[in-house]
Amino acid sequence: MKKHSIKNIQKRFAKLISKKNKKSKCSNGIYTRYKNPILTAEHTPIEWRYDLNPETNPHLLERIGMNATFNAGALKWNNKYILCVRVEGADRKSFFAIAESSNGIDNFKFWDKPCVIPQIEGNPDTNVYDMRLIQHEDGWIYGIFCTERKDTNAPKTDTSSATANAGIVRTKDLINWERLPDLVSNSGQQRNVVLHPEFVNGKYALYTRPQDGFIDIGNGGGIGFGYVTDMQNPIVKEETIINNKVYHTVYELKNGLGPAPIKTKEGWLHLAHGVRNTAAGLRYVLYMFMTDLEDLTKVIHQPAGYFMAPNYKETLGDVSNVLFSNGWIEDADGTIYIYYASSDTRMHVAVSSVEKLVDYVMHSPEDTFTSQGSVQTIIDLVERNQNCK
Ligand code: M1P
Repeated sequence: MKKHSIKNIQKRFAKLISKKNKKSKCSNGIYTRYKNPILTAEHTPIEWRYDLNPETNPHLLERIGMNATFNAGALKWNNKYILCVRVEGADRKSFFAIAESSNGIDNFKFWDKPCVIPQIEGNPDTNVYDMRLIQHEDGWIYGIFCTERKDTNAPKTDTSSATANAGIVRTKDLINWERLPDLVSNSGQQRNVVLHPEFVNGKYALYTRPQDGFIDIGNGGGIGFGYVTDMQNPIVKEETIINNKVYHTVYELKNGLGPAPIKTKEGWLHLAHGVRNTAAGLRYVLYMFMTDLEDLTKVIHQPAGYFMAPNYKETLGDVSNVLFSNGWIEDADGTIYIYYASSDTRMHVAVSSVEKLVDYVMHSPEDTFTSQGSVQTIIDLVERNQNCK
């Protein structure tokens, strides 16, 4: 074992964050995964974890433990690939920290300090996570995240019940964040709220995910859509469910939008997560759909099943069998970098393009919702293939 010294810790860290990433050899043609996770708890700066003063830390003990880096919002900004990462400490608290890379696939490096999110007077956040970064056409970069607080209506002996809502911040430099009021909606609770990047009839448009409880979405759920007139007074009066949960699908139990949609000539491309129950617990996968350019509430294409599911290595982690994405970046040449987290533990990247994702969403068979229908879909393809021999 190497000597436990600052020099060796720094050497190991420098090697980790400068490691080159390689494309995985296998691809389904739709996207290609990169082999190495792009961010793990070990990528967090040494200065966040160690007291480097030998007088106050003679044994060089790690003073602040980091547990995981996951569910990152993403943005191309000043020619850098920026992630606003959910970092979770050993104390279970999540916070946001910016990491940047010059190529979007490796060498992600955290900025010196985590983000400081201003608090709402009298109602501080207990825990914050899953920020969506949205460059809105009003000129601000918005961060919409989940703010979790103890449920004050729960009995005193209940130390677990919590409430979830959408917290909102905006910034011009990703350093100074202005806190806006939390979202007001008719639903009991909200998570996975995303701002549409353009004005719609002069209003801000939000994708929501109403839920009755903190974990259970109850009678609510589905991906909702509503308008806000003023982000400084963010009230959604009415929510329309545009993408519902459906029995015996990968989004049977719950679903939620991932990053803000990408505009294409054919429609808005959406990436979302779907959840179903299994004997081993919940399984989170990613799926896609497309909405109409004129009517944002109209889903015009949705392939059956999942777009990405955890591979063998990705199934393991703090909360196993989970893929979650709340960030993607479209480059000027049409490349799309899909940033996703596996099992609430680490961040990965997969690469595709606008052309491929539009083709995937528009031309993959839709769900028939029965086994017989799935068999027929396969037979139809086999017969078409026989005809093209
Ligand atoms: O643990 C899996 C995910 O669970 C929640 O997502 P949802 O609200 O859709 O169930 C979130 O806590 C998310 O951060 C987490 O990755």
